[in-house]
Amino acid sequence: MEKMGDTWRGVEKITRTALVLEALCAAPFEPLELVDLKILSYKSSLLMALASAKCVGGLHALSVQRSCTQFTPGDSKVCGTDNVTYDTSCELFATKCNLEGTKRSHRLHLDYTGPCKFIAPCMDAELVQFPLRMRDWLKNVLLHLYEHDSMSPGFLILKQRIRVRKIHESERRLHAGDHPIELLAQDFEKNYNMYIYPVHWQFAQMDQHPSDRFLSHSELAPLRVPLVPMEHCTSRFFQECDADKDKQVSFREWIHCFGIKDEDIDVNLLF
Ligand SMILES: [Ca+2]
Repeated sequence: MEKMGDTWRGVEKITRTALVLEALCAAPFEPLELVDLKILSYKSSLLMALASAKCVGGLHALSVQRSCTQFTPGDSKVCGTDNVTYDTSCELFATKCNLEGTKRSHRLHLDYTGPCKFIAPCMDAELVQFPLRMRDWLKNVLLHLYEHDSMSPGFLILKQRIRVRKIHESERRLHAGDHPIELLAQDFEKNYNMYIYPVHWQFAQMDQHPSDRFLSHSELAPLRVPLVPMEHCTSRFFQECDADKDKQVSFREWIHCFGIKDEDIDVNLLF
């Protein structure tokens, strides 16, 4: 959960172009005559992208890795959707920018953090269980933020607090834990109302670049990327959420993916 929080803070950072420019003027880029060609090409690609306003989605996605905005060397390998391991997410997005306009560029996204590895195929029976766990997890993330917020305010806005307080104060709620699937399914039936806001909340957190009620691949990245290596059904789940296969997950598609009923879809809950 801490990791997810960091990711979101990172997303805010990338919107500050000044930060990127500042980082480009510091180590490992300068002095240029001493750096190797690879580092120099990262810098050129990024400057080109910034100057031409191309690759905006890619630049947004760069923020998935904080190390990338800071350009520090380290163990930050990532796996692309082309199943190639890149040394850093910067290298992946620089590659994507360089291929701009080609099919390969279009298909290349950050798949997950860490070097590429074998990810077992997700079976139908497992896929059914995925939203149950994810829904429970979303609710727990919010409860966790609520508890932090009670100690030091700033994690939630007032409207969010009011919503989460209702869940927190309920005596019937299922407390965080490693619960069997049957119990999660039972709780969803019994405490269905508690899951409506967390599902809306997660959508609103991601739908910001732009805020158009559709989630693009790069908008989903902050949630997807850390999950893929831990939950092997992540990719298949998000692919199947996109029911009409337009490469975006619409608000309605997202809500349906989590078993929330049509009558409970509420755009006023997107905060
Ligand atoms: Ca969007």
